[in-house]
Amino acid sequence: MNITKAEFVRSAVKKKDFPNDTAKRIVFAGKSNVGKSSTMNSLFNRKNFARVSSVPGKTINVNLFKVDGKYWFIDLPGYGYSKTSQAEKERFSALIEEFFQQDLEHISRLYLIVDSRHKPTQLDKDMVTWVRSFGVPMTVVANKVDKLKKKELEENIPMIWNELGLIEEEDHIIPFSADKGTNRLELIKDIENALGE
Ligand SMILES: Nc1nc2c(ncn2[C@@H]2O[C@H](COP(=O)(O)OP(=O)(O)O)[C@@H](O)[C@H]2O)c(=O)[nH]1
Ligand SMILES: [Mg+2]
Repeated sequence: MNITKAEFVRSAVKKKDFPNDTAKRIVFAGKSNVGKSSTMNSLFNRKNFARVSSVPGKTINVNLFKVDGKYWFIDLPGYGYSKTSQAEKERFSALIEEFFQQDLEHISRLYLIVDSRHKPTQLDKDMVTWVRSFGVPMTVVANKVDKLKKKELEENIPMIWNELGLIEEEDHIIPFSADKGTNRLELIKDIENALGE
């Protein structure tokens, strides 16, 4: 897969904007400001492409990218931004639920981006529960490891594993830095595996 061959297709704000073909989907989810767009930029080897947002959580839309002309890479809206209104939270939940319902059979894997410096939040745990309930395979990407000392990293990865209730045979965590490109190739391999490449 040529992951650097990526194009932005559109921003979906309602069900009818979601992809309606059978192309395999790779989905990125995570708390607002965790580095979801930066992670996608790093994978695509582009700067300011999957838009690094200065106002976290401002937009509730699903950004659709086409990679190598044949796969959807899907950027779900970030959750957990403190200034989000109740109405926006409800719109978020409704949109995500519609997305999963419509697209479920074509989703090859979901990448849950978390901040390697911090304990996962309740919303991260809810996301894991939710993803599991849909039966979607998941990889956790622990981003911003460039901010951690070696010892902190050694402590935080098992901490994140336990907090999220990950399962030995099913899950794994990739320590990652979108800034430094740490484990970029490992993440690409994981995605290629998921796509059966
Ligand atoms: N140090 C560090 N900062 C990062 C990393 N990834 C993202 N950031 C920063 O985190 C902030 C949010 O990034 P963004 O990609 O917009 O997050 P999103 O809201 O999840 O899409 C920005 O200031 C980024 O520069 C990383 O790997 N290391
Ligand atoms: Mg973003």
